[in-house]
Amino acid sequence: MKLDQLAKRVAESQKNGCEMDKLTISNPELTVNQAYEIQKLSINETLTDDNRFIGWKMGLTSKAKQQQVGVEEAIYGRLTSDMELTKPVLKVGELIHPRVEPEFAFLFKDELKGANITAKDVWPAVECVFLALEVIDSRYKNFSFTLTDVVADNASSAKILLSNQAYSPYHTDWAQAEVTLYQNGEMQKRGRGEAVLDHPIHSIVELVKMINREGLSIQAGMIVLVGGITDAVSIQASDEIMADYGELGKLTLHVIE
Ligand code: OOG
Ligand code: MG
Repeated sequence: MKLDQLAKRVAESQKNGCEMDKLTISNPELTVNQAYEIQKLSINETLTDDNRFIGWKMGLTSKAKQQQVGVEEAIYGRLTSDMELTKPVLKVGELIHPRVEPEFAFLFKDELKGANITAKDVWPAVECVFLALEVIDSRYKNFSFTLTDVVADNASSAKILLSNQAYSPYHTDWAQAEVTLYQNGEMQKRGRGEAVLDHPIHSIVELVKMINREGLSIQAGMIVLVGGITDAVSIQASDEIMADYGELGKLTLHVIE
């Protein structure tokens, strides 16, 4: 089994929006560390001057998300500039079986690294916080995978939408901030920031520790998605998705063919 060959298979599937069998079916001995290597190789292959590496995402940081996909461990993925929606419109034609979930995104002004950082080290490095919707789209059939598979598939990353408004990290208590997700006017999910590891800041701490094992860091200028506050909702063309974050504002996504 060659990791670079598996990375090519994953990259192809991500690029063409075609589903694939779980890598662990033909490679049952694949480890989580090797899956992170596949993730790195497949994403690096897509990087160009126009498609830049812009940050990280944490996934499976809330119980709701872990239960939905049956994987009980936090994971991370890589974000590139192609993933960012510059308008609140999502074309689903190029996706397989997209889902959307409400999140927060942190933008960093300073580098953060190390195995021993705590929340007190994170706050001074944060420039601002955005409301965010993440569109995930597992490349695996039936949105079904093991921990190893989902890591190799870049934690199902597809698209991200950030709020126009940026907030000071000290604007509110992000653990108490509440979000309600509506699909075509119908309430689907509700949760608070504390669903993410008791406080979204802990998601950043975990990420820094995890990437530190590979000698990597959050660099100045990067964004980090902290993980879904609620589980994800399946979406289709003509849907209107609205995340209502109370006094923080609303985020709307129009889904088209
Ligand atoms: C894995 C990605 C998880 C999150 O926020 O928990 C994720 C998946 O659910 O397919 O993005
Ligand atoms: Mg997510």
